[in-house]
Amino acid sequence: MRQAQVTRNTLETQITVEVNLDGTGQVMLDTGVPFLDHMLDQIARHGLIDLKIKAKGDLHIDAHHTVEDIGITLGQALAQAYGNKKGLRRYGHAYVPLDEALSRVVIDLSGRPGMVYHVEFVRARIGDFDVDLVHEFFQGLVNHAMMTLHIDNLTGHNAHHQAETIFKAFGRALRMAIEADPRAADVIPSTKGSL
Ligand SMILES: [Mn+2]
Repeated sequence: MRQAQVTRNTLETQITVEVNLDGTGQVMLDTGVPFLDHMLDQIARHGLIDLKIKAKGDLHIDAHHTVEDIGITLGQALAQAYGNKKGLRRYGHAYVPLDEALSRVVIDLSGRPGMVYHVEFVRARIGDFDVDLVHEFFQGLVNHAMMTLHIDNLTGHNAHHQAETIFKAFGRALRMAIEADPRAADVIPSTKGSL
């Protein structure tokens, strides 16, 4: 069963994440940050993973701690759920458009945290959501999922569309990377023998 549940409590946030990598895209999201819920829904739907996230954060300050810590906790849950990565494809990539916007996301479940992020949002805010938090979310996730992640927003004139293509492409790329490779069922996909 490729499932995990992680609870992470600090003075700033209290977060529980449940993930099922072999799900169907079902979600129960209650983060207190509606735009983030909308984006997490994209990861689940396009990643075909079930995702339950409950977060209580210091939103009276702003959404920064909550969004970053959800990234961290989701990263921990993903790492636990995919385990030693035996039999997985390891690499995943996706291009996703939404009208005028287009993003490319490439994942390597390398065991090493690293992110290359080329995104210039056309606006600083989507509603009251600070677009800088997209970077904070993925940096937190990458650090704890121990993956290499390249995110490129290639074009877009609407910040909501830009963000949505990034999260959808991340879901699609993740789906590919965590998918079982039937030709290599008992193989850890590295010449090192571990990832
Ligand atoms: Mn939308």
